[in-house]
Amino acid sequence: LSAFLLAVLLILKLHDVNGVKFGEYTLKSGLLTPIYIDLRVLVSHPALMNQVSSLLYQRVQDEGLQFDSVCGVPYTALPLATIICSRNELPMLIRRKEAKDYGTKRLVEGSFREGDTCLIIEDTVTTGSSILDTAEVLYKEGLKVTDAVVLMDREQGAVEMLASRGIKLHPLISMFKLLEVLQVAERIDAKTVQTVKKFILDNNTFRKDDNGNGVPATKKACVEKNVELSYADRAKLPNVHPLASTLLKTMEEKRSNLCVSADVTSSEELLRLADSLGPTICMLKTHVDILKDYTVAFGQKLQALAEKHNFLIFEDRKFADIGNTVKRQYEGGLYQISSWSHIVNAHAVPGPGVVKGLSAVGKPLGRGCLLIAQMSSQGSLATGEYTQAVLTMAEEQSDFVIGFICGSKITKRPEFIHMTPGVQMQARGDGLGQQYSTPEEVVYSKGSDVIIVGRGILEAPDRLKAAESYRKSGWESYTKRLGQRGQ
Ligand code: S5P
Repeated sequence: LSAFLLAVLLILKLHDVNGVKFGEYTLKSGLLTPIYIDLRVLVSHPALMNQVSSLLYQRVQDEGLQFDSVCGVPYTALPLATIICSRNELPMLIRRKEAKDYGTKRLVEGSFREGDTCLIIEDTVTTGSSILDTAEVLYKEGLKVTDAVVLMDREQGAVEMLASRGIKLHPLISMFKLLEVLQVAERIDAKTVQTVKKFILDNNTFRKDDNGNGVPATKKACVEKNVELSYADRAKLPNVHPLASTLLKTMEEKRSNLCVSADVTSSEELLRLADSLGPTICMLKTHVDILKDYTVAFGQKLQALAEKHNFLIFEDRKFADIGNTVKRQYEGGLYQISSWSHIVNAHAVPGPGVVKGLSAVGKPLGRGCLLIAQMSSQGSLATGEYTQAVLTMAEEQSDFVIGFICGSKITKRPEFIHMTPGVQMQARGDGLGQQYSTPEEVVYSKGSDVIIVGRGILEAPDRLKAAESYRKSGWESYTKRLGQRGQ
C-alpha cells in the first residue's frame, strides 16, 4: 500500500478508537476547542500501536535521518519510541518528567556520549513546546536534537516554531489532511470541517520574538501554554477587570511595578511623598488610620496627585467583618474610603459576604479589591488550603476582586494581579515578625507582579533615590522573567 493510503486508513482507525473527537472540549486554559486529539487511547489497541510505530519508523527511514539514540516525549509517545527501538534494535533514552520532585535522580536515563544526536518521537504537536521542553532537557545533557517525528500535527505553528530553534519536524498526519479524509469518509460534515479549520487558523501560535526565536503567537495560545504575558498584553485580555487593566497599562507605561507603602503619620508628609515619588510608582498604598490629622480635603488632594502622576491609590484597610459591616466601614465613617481609594483589600476569613458587602459600594464606583491570600509576617495562618480557598473566592467574584496580596504567584490566570509586601533590599526582618524578600526574589523567582515597599524607601536617607532603585530592580526582574517566555 502507498504511504498515502496507509495514512488514510490510519486516520479512519484513529477516529474509530476515539483518538480524534469532535464537539466542544475545554482545554486547561478554559479555551473551547472543536476538536480534541487524544492518542493516549493507543495503548489499548495493540495492532494500531504497532501500525503507528511502523509508520513513524518508515518516515525516519524515508527521510534518511541520522541519529545515535531515540527519545519519546513522555508519556504518550514513550511506548511508541519503545516499540520502534525494540523492533529495530535502536538505543533508546528516557526523559524523566518527575525528576524535579526527586532532586537527585537523573533527568535522562540510558547511556549516551556528549555530542550524540537524539531523535525525538511525539504523538501530537500543537505549538511544539512539549518537543522543545524535551529537547532542552537533552541539550542540558550535552545531546543534540536535529529532528522530531510526530504522528499528528495540529498545524498551529509547531513546524515553524521548532524550525526557528533548529529542529526539523516530520509529521505523518496533518490537521487539514485529517479533516479532508474524515469528510470524504462522511465521518464529519462540512460545517464541522469549517469550524475546526477556523479554530486552527485563529489559533496559530507561531511568531518570532525580538531575538528571532519562535514563541507562541496569540494571547489565547500563551494562556493555553502558560506562557508569560507582558503587563501590556494582560491589560488587553477580554476578561480583565477595567481597573486591573488600567493598572497594568500604567505599569507598562511607567515601567514601574512599584507600590510605595506610605506609612507616615502626617497628611502633609504623605502628600509630599505622593508628589515626589508619584512619577516612579504605579500605586500608592495608605493606612489612613495611621494619620493623626486626616481631613476630607486629604482624600481630595491625594486623588488630584494620583491623577497628576498617573498612579492608583490603595487603602490597605484589610476589611474583615460581615458584609453589612464592611459595607458601612468602606462607604462611611470618618474616612469615607470608597470616595478616594481606587483599591482596598479584605481578609477572606468572613467568607464571600465580605466581598459582596464591599462590592455593593465599590463596584458602581469602578473600584476593585485585593484578597489577602498570604501574609509576609512570621507564623501567618494564611497558607495552604486557606490560600486556595481565597483563590476560589476571588474567581467567584472576579467582577470586583482584581488580585491578591500574597508572597508568590498563586494562580496562572493572567487577569489577576499579584501584589507582594515585605520587600526590602537591606534588612531580612524588623523584629516584629515582618519578613523581607528582595524585588528579584518576589518578581523573578516568585512570579509576583507588584512589589510593595514601605520602610525600605521611607527610612532611606534619600527616599526618591531609594524608590528609583526599587523601581529599577522590580522592573528588571520583570523583564528578566518575560525573557524566559516560550521556553
Ligand atoms: O502580609 C502583609 C500584608 C500587608 S498589606 N504584610 C505587610 O507588610 N503588609 C503591609 O505592607 C504592611 O501593613 C505595611 O504597610 C507594608 C509593609 O511595610 P514595610 O515597611 O515592612 O515595607
